[in-house]
Amino acid sequence: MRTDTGRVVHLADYRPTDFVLERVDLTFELDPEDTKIESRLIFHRREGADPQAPLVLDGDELTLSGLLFDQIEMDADRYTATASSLTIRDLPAAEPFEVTVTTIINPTANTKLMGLFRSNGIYCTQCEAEGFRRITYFPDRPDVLAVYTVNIIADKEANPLLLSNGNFLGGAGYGDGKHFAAWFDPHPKPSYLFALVAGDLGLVEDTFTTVSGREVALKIYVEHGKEPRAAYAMDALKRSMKWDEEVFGREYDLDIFMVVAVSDFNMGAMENKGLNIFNDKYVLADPETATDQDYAYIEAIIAHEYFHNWTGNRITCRDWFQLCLKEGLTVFRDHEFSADQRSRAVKRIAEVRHLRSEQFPEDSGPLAHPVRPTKYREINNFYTTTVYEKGSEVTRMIATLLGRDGFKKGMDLYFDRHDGDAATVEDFVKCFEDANSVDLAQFSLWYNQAGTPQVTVSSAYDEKASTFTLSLEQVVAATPGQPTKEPMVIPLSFSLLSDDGTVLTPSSVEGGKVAGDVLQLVERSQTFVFQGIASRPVLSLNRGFSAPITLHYPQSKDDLAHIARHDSDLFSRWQAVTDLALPALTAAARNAASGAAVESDDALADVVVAIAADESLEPAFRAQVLALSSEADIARELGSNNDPDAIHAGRQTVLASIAAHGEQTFKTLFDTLNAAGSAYSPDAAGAGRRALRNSALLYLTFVEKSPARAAEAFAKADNMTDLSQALSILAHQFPDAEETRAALASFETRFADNALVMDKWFQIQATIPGDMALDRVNALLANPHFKGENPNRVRSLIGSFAFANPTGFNRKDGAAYDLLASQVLDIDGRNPQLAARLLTAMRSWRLLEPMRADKARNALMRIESAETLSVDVRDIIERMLQ
Ligand code: 0A1
Ligand code: ZN
Repeated sequence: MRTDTGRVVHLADYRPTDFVLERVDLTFELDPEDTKIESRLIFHRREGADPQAPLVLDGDELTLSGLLFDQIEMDADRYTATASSLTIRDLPAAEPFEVTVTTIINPTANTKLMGLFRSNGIYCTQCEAEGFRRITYFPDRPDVLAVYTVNIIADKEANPLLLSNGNFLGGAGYGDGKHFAAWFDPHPKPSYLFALVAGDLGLVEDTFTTVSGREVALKIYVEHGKEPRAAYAMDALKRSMKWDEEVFGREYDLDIFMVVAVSDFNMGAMENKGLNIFNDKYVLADPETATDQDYAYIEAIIAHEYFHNWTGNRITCRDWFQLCLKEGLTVFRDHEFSADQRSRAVKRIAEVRHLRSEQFPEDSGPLAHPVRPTKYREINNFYTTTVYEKGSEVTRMIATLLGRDGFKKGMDLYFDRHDGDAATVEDFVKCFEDANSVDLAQFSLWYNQAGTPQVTVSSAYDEKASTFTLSLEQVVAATPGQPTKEPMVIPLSFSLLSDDGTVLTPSSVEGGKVAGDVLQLVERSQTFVFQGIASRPVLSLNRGFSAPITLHYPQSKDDLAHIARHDSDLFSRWQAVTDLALPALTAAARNAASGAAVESDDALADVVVAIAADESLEPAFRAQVLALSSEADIARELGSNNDPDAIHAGRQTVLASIAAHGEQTFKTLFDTLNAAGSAYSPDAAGAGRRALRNSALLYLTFVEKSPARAAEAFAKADNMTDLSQALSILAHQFPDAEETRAALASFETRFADNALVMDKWFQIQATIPGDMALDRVNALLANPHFKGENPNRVRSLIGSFAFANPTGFNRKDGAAYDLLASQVLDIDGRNPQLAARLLTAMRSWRLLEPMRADKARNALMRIESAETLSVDVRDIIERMLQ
């Protein structure tokens, strides 16, 4: 590998290409080790461009094996080819010309899984962001849109299937045991949306009739024998297509839509035009092998990739700085889809949990960057929760500020105005401004300013004047490269609850803009006065998590309990319980650290158990309440100088005290929600019941202090959700019990031939708390089911250990940091993207207590001083140590 420090790319340096690409004709002669690609490109010089400018094509680890200019071999003195570029000089000033580039690549040796590679004998591609340049020299940037014709030639027996983007033109024998297929994609697209798949796969077929009556062939390709496990993905696809027509007015635009599931993939899935390629984890499911969470992910990711057809493909990004234009918007769309298919409130709670646990730490640490960054060294490192999830929250805030109709008007204008464009964030925002006659200049800071706003709130009620006064102050902390911040537009949904839980409506509000139940905090400090409030209200603020901020509002326990009981917004009820629980959890952690006894908080236990028992509430919501804040949430609340052991011990004590308080409730829930016997259905209601019952099981083990009940649940489970939950409770609560050993062994034997299920087995063991986790992980690294080349295996063992086992990973002696460092260095040699992502597990290392932080720094410095590092890892490590 090269040690390349990587060039920094700046948004401010953007300029259009000198040449316009008109057409692309690709011919692939596939061979496992010697694949030949002939690429015919028709260009003309852009009007107004420098007539002397050379044509510079991107490459990555390429060698040129042929170059024609208008069908004739090009003179050697007219071009320069290196592994990373092909520069061609003396080109026509105006008239079109044709360049034919030939390259030969080795897909089998491509362990980076970018460009053309092999996964389990299947040829497949991954071109976002800059993978196409690993196939052929090309203007590999998203603002170069062209129409592609693709010819694929391959051995017929090994590759009965030859797929690419667009519509199938035809195929025939090619002699010598080979055959060929031709595909044409009429929609101009950037190279990152190119895809090719060849091999021998099983097929699941269906059709979808669009709103205008066109029939679209739907095809999902999976490994032979796995076809029945693609049924849910197909169902989710059809629901997504319908939903996008109904909610966003978007109809599919080709005759065929294909999904291919492969087992080696760096990310979740990829939205290539008409030919989505998926990590098989997000396609394959049946009750025996997939959990409810797996089903939910499949639904969301199938939808996400499908929705990209309009937000990403029809309207793409001008440059990679605009990544959130397609990703933030498409995540928002898939969130809305899942909310409509499932329970909106429960979905929102899960989204916010995810945002807080993943994006907030990113936004407050060394890797913080704006939703729309202004510079990057390695674009692969910017597929982050900030770009995706915070990007989605920013879109959601536009919807909140403009209301449903205003948002729709803006979206419709965006689709009309920019269809076929490579657009920018400014283009997007302008559509909402123009469609609604509003000014979103200050709002746009959300795209440009990194960091989670901290909003401090105080309130006072004046009985005589019947006024309620609310004072708010916003602060955004400094982030790398952004020492000072401007005040943002923060839309805060609110409700004033009376004593009996009814909503108090003010006669008027002074001090700022309030539209309906949303107030806008736009100044650094701002005071709102609500008139005509007849009795002291309890304020519920940031309802539905209307803004992605951290709220500091010291509310009394009584007020929080009041919101938890009465708010009509279920999200706010969950948030109120969380706000009640967090002080108890942080106090317990502090006490555990100092050796003091942890006092039980009866008021908290009362509320939690009452919600658990409340039959009027949906089970999934009750399960979310019972889940309490995670150890990472508690660490974040505590700030710096964190001791993960104390946080874990404290949290266990709080769980135990709630368990003791609600023993009877948990027994009843466990018995009455007994799913066994009833037919499994992956729908949200069934999933909610299983979630609640498994929460009850966890609490009961705290009371019973015995693995017996979980072992019995494991033995009786008739679906993967219950089975893996029981195994996880056994392993995490009773790691040394014979029942646990037996359950792990039986699970291994039963699912030995299913790698995706074995990932759960790895993950459960990698997240067993405590010092012994490292030894376990080391032993599992040598397990024959573990394959270091497969990203899913790596993520389930090493990733879960580093990201999701705070006590095990943060062992006092720093040995786990060393393990991660060694793994990152090893993986970096074959798959830099995966290595860089794993490394981000240590992004919050400065918040650890000094002894651990010191050990963490040493491990990071060992990575930094390695002789060879990819640009991906170098970029992350240098930012983390800055
Ligand atoms: N656009 C995809 C994400 C993606 C990005 C890079 C990849 O390279 C390995 C793969 C997929 C999405 O948002 O789904
Ligand atoms: Zn996406």
